[in-house]
Parts: sequence; C-alpha cells; structure tokens
Amino acid sequence: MLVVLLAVLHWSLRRAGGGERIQKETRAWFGGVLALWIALDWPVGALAGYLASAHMLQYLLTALVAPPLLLLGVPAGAWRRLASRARTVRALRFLTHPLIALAIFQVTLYYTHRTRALRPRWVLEELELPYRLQLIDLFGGEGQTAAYRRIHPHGSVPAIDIDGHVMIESCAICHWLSDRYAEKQLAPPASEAAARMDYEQWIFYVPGTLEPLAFQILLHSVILPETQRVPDMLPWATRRYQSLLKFLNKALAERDYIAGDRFSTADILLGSTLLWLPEMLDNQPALSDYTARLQQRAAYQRAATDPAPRA
Ligand SMILES: N[C@@H](CCC(=O)N[C@@H](CS)C(=O)NCC(=O)O)C(=O)O
Repeated sequence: MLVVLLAVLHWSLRRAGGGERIQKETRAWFGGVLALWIALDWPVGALAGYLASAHMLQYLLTALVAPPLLLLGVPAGAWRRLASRARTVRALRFLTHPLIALAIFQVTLYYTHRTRALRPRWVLEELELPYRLQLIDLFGGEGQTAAYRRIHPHGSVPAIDIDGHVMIESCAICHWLSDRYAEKQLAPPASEAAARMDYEQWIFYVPGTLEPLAFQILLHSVILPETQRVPDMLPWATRRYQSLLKFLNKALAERDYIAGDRFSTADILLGSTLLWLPEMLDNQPALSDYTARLQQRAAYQRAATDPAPRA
C-alpha cells in the first residue's frame, strides 16, 4: 500500500511543479503518507507487537491522522475541483469518526458466558485492551449456524478476531495475547529462562493434563443428558483428578503463583479451570486460597460479569 501511496505522491509532487514550490495540498498528502508509514512500518508499527500503547497509537495515526491529510492533499488540489467545501467536511467527519476506527481496528471476542471464553476475556481485562464482546447463544444453537461456523469451524467458543485475523483455541489465544503485549508482564520474557520454562510448562499442563479430566467429570455428571452419561467413567477420572489437585495444592502451598513469583497467564488458565469444579477444592486449602485470591482481582471480576444478565 505504501508503494502505491508513494507513487501517487511522486506524481502529485511533479504536478506541483517538480518540487519548486510544494503546495499546501502536496504537503498534506505527504503528511498522510508519513503518518501511515510511521503507523504501519516504522517506528510505531515495529513496536506494536510489544507495546499496547504503540498499538493504540497505530490506530490513532491510521484512523484519525492519515485519512484527513490524504483527503486534503488528494492529489494536489484535484479534490477541491471535485467536491464542495461542505462535502469535504462531511467526508472528513466520516473518515475520522471513532466508529470507523473501531470497525477497522477491533478486537472482537466471540463469547458465551460461563464457558472457556472466560479465559481470553480475563487476559484482555488484565491487559486493559479495548475489545468488543460478540455474544454467541451457544446453548440456543447459534454455534452451529453457517454464519458462526465461518468464524469457528467447530461452532465452539471462544474465537477472537484481532485486526481482521481470526484465531481459535482459548489457551493459544491467551498465550499469544500475553506475548504480544509483553509490557504488561503477563508472561515471563524468553530471557528469564527458568521462569519462562515454568510458564510454558503450566500453559500446556492445563489443556493437556488437567482440563481433560475435569471435562470428563463434568461431561458424565452434568453436561451430557442422563441417558448418555457413563457413570463408570467417574471414579477413575475423579481419583486421577484428585491426585492432580494434591500435587497442585503442594506446589501452591509454597508460592502464591504457579509460574515464578509473579501473576501470569498460567494462573488465568489454571485458576479458571480449577473453578470448573470448586467443590473438589474443599480439602485442598492452598488451592482454595489460590482461587479465592485470583477471584479478588479486579480484572477477573470484570471478566466474570455476565454481559447480558437476565432481568
Ligand atoms: N479446546 C477449545 C475447546 C472449545 C470448546 O469446546 N468450547 C465449548 C464451550 S466451553 C463449546 O463451544 N462447546 C460447544 C461446541 O463445541 O459445540 C478451546 O479451548 O477453545
């Protein structure tokens, strides 16, 4: 896109008299190109992967600064011949409307309350990133509509759309977001090798080891219709789950957070999963304290709020 813009700029400069006297419009056009370049390529674009603030500045430059400058400079006065002042003002108002910015740069979380979608919502709240919840009526069958299956091929939640790119898998989304906005310190950096190793271990432990057992227990005691439950699954899954809880309880009796000495996304994944079966934490005091502590976090409380409570 920048190549196209620069080609038009070059043409515009030549129309303006080969650089002898750079007109106001040409300067505006050049300013717009410069704003886009700073926002998308350098230096803001290069930092946007690491700093939430750079990402926000990228939004502002691309949505609010570049369009008016490009419009005012198009190309060296041609706009003025095409449109009246009133039309120009209307076009500027439209292009710089915050809703346009929101539509272009948007984090949309496809969300059903009381599901795994809590995980990325909690991460977004910890990161203090603006996002929009797109509520999916999973229990009313919306997951299986053709429209939603274009977002999530299995019709499950969560899915997230970040600047037009869709990602599924709750733990992967949380892991990626935490690295993308590294300055919020939800994930230890690769340079802190031991802390990062622990963090990765727990990030994968949750969906790989803990969650399948918790899900088996819920599936055969609550989720499936009674006729489809296999009660014989329960004693084995419960025994095994309890042995994991014992191990986790011991680990959390010695420290406040599961990976290193800081709260991290590993705590979000572990805590949210432990809360699927709160009654099983009754005789695991360190785990009860741990989940209670996590639930006191303001970001958790915001994330756990029902966005569409029934009256
Ligand atoms: N491994 C996936 C599992 C997603 C999943 O199964 N989500 C449940 C809600 S917690 C769901 O959408 N179930 C309905 C369905 O898959 O049809 C993830 O963690 O995102």
